Amino acid sequence: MTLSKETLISWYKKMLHTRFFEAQVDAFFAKGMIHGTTHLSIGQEAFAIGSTAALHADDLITSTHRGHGECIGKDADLNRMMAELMGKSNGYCKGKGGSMHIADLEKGNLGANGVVGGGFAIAVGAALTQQMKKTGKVVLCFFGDGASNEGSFHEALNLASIWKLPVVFMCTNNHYGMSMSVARSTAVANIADRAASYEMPGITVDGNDPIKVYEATLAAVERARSGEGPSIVEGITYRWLGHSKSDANRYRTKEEIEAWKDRCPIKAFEKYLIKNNVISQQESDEITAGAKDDIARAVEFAQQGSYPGIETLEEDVYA
Ligand SMILES: Cc1ncc(C[n+]2csc(CCOP(=O)(O)OP(=O)(O)O)c2C)c(N)n1
Repeated sequence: MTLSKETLISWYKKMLHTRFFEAQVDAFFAKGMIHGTTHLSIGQEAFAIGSTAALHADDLITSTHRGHGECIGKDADLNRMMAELMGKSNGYCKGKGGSMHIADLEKGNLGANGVVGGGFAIAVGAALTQQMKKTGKVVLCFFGDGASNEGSFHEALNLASIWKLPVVFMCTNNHYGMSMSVARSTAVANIADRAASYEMPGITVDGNDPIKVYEATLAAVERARSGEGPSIVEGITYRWLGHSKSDANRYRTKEEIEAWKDRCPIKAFEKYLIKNNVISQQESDEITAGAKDDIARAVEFAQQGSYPGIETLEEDVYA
């Protein structure tokens, strides 16, 4: 598959944006400048960016509690993302949602979701809408290995299969659901093996390689778009940091974490781009510096925003 230089560079930039956005968020949490909690996806960038690259601009996604990369993959505005995490009224949810509630309907992002497995029914419903209205749009439904043990996963896959809905189930397999390893919690070796129960294709790929992720997702997206129905695409990857801000990390070894850090998806992709003469080391350094600047601008934008006033407490809240 030939991918243009521009395409590959745009992926590299989005992976860097995700990494630097989250590193900044982590630093702000440490300083007490962001409240609540957040779930960082450092180490998982290739799966989020490679997969969303297979979509058209008006296709749809549902995201998870660890969804910053998926938002960035779907072209979210970094400024509004940062403002949202900092609780400012110029953020995506006017500062009232935080990390787990970023949605961007204009860009086709139906929303991150703090409920594990909460995206399945939304994605299937959205896919049914696309089928009934014949829009030709496809939905990518992101979820974790842990979420595949939720009842909603099985209901959604069954319905999507019998109705041949244009949805692709995207499993970010980072090996753990909080402190529970996938090996201890899950009866099958790969989450994609579960596709067989629902008569759909299931493929497991190296989730740290954006090109492999892109190719697998594109095949599944094309299948969905042509009316042949859903698939599972599973990416094997790893989250470097704790589950959330309150994770003491006692369930895995330092050696395991270090071994995955050695497989950094961003470093590996940089190496690939330089080796294949897509960019030089100098260009890579410039792209990296540019991505850092973009995050600095997002911080500036967020800092200029105001906190929502108490009089807005009941606005935009549905019950
Ligand atoms: C319905 C529900 N059950 C439990 C939780 C608490 N919880 C938050 S994240 C998480 C683990 C999810 O693991 P996985 O789906 O593998 O995603 P990951 O965190 O690895 O990205 C749990 C149990 C929740 N938010 N919602």
